[in-house]
Amino acid sequence: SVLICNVHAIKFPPEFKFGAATSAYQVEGAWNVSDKGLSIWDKHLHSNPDLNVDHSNADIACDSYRYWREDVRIAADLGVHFYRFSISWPRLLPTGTSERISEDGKAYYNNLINGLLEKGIQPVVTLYHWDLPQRLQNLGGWTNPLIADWFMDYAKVAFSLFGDRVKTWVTINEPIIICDVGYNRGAFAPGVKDPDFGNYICHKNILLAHAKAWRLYDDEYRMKYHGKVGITNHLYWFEPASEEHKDITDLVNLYMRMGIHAVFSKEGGWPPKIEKIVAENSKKQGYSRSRLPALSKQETILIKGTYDFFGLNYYTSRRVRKAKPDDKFQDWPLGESCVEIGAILEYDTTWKRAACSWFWIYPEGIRNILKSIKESYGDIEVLITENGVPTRGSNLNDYERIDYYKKHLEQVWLAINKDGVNVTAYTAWTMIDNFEWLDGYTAQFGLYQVDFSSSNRTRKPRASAKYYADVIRSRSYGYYNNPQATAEIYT
Ligand code: GBH
Repeated sequence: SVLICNVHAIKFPPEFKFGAATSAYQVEGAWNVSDKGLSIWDKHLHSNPDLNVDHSNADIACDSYRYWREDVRIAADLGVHFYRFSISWPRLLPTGTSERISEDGKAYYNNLINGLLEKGIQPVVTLYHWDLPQRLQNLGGWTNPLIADWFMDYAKVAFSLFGDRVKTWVTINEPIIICDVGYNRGAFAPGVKDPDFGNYICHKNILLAHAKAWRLYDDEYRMKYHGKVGITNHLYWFEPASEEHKDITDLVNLYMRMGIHAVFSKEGGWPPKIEKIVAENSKKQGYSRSRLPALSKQETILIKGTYDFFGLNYYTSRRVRKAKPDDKFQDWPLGESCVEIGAILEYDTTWKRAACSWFWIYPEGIRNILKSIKESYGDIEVLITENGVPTRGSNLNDYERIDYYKKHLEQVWLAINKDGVNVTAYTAWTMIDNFEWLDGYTAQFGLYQVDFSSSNRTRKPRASAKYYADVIRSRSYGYYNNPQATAEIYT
């Protein structure tokens, strides 16, 4: 429409794909409909109703289980090339294990996939976006090594039911958050608080689960379905607070990428520097062996190279400095420190803060990360699987969201065109307002507003939805530096 007349110079490549994303627990609701099994998030928030700021949960959320046709219509109205959603493991496999497939679960995802394809929208499907079957958690969840096989069995069900139509699979969304926030700090489900071991044991099992699922696809489905399987990683861009903090910044970076290193680096395994630090710290604490479980030669080989693309979720950045003796450590990454490395994570005073406590806006961060992915792991395909910003108050005139998208898309464009990074897709988080974990319904990320007080969860496009539709149609982010001009175009 109006905006893009003088911007032919900044077009994204013709094959570049734009999409929008959600996840099962955050939108579906219908937590106990039909034979769906309980997930760790159902359990976590039912047992701790005061955990998140508005004492809410996602029992109903956007009720996408009932209103998925609305979601398909919205995706079509936006003109996205793909819609990234996740399968709820306990909805498809009520017991978590694969001896019984839910007919209703299967029908739900078939409807959604077919509905999208009828509109020419590709489904991009995440197998695990944090809603583990509670039964498996009772058996240790991501700390039980058997989970790698349980996950592979689940993946097999999903690949065989939907692989004829789903060509892009994300195995696991953000291992670092699952492990660090779920098993270290215990703020997220399953609420295990074991800062010494939780993150590491979970990490190892996640990597094995991912690798087995990727290899299964590679062996049994690739020839038939010609799809791609990757893993999605959450990354902060880290900057040294000053020159003297450069080394520690590199370490924090490596620490956040320890799982990524195992999959994407040439040598595989844990980053040696991180292995060394954890081993030394463990010894000082009196442990008889490192708290970081070793990856055997066999495991290292099993995990290494198990990707067809790198999925990147980028939101925000941090400045890193060495901790001083009197610094208080909070758990990382939420509390803004990294205990194992002895680093404090801060922000630049020039960065603007968004509606979540952890969120400072730094668009150059996404370009820097994209460049660093290429530098570290070579010329691999990168799909940006999430990027977006929260606003507070359910305002339809979300010009600050347009500004965020515009500035980040510009940096993505630069990464492609100036740095030669092989980025092939961009995904807006999120398509519709949904349940934002511990922020409940108080922080909205949606291109569409959802009225959570209406029984049919009415969805309405925000200004940013119109902007994003224009971006997709024109394959260009346009010039929106002037909020007044933006308002005139999108009101
Ligand atoms: C992504 O995680 C998720 O994939 C997605 O589901 C989520 O909705 C989106 O980001 C926006 O948050 O302060 O204790 O509430 C990004 C990583 C993990 C960063 C949770 C912020 C806040 C935890 N996020 N963390 S808390």
